Amino acid sequence: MSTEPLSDLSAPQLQSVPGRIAVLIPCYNEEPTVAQVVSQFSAELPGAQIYVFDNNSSDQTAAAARRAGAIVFSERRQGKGYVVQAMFRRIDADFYIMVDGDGTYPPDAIHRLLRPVVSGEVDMVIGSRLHADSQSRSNK
Ligand SMILES: Nc1nc2c(ncn2[C@@H]2O[C@H](COP(=O)(O)OP(=O)(O)OP(=O)(O)O)[C@@H](O)[C@H]2O)c(=O)[nH]1
Ligand SMILES: [Mg+2]
Repeated sequence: MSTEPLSDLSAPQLQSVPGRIAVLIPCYNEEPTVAQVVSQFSAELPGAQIYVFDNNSSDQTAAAARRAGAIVFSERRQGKGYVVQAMFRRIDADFYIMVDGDGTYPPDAIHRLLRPVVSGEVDMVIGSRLHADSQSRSNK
């Protein structure tokens, strides 16, 4: 396994991606942030389709996501595992990007993550939200 610090988040946008990109956003009560996540990923990846998988949110997550341009699916079975199962059952694409709806991940980092997948170098890339130089606290 290779690990590489995501220090250069400003990698240039991918000019053309040979296939359909689906951005998948699992959401449970993310009304305050989901619209911005949807619009930022649309801006970074203009050809991508953005999907929000809402899971019985008690706030206006679904409406906010729809207004921002996402296609919204509702999963009744509660839990992120059920939602991820529904994503892969329902969405057909060539490249799948899964991000959180709470704005955790910097959208401009997506090009750096996508590039080795698009080029066929790797099948999957996982971005870490922890900085490469960060240290975990330990109680030991
Ligand atoms: N659809 C669905 N999404 C969920 C569920 N639980 C969490 N999510 C979503 O999964 C993403 C990650 O969840 P978070 O609660 O932020 O998990 P985390 O990032 O590990 O935890 P924090 O550090 O507290 O933010 C967010 O977009 C959540 O809305 C769920 O039961 N159903
Ligand atoms: Mg989170």
